[in-house]
Amino acid sequence: MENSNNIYENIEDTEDKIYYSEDKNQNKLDTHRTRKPPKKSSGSRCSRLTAVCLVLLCVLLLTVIIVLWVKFTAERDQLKKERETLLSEMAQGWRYFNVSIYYNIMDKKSWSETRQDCRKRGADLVIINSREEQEFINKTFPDSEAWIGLTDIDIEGSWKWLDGTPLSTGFWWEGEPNQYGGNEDCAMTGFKKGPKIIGVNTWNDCICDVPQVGICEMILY
Ligand SMILES: [Ca+2]
Ligand SMILES: [Ca+2]
Repeated sequence: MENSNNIYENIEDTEDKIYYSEDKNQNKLDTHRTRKPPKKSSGSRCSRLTAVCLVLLCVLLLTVIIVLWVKFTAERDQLKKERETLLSEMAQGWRYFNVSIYYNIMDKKSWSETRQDCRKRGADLVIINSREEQEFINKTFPDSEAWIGLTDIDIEGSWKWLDGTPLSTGFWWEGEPNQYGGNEDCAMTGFKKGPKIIGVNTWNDCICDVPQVGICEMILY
């Protein structure tokens, strides 16, 4: 009988322990739940992401604007400088046509010396690429024969411009080039057999050492 009572007491103790343990675990769980930070909503996260993206976009746009502004300013300053140079050169006797300016060297010198004078001015003897350019030369510098940047000094009869390009269209006076005397290797423009230039064909081949004025060309672009 005494054993039976002990058994009942043990069962009651065990039940109490189980209940106590469950309460304890529940308390831990509750405590844990109360300490856990509140869940953030997906809407809040999305707003923050949008804000970050907007800031990055603004920074990117600002950078692009700054780069474009610096580039624009540099190009504007360069154009201003070129314009001032052009105006200054024109004031000193240069004439403008298409993308070049031209200058008439008035000292009479050999073809090579005249070329050197052009190069000292940042130019070279003129290269004539079109009928319009030849007409401009005839009209602008009508008073005298003048050296141009054309020679056949390397191979007789093979005329080349100073930039190495072979002559395709020439504006030779009738009967020229005639290699008169056997050593006419430099070309001049403005050749005429009367008081005025008639027509566009005014070139003549001449001895390179004969003193002549010359026409320089400075290509601007
Ligand atoms: Ca010749
Ligand atoms: Ca000739």
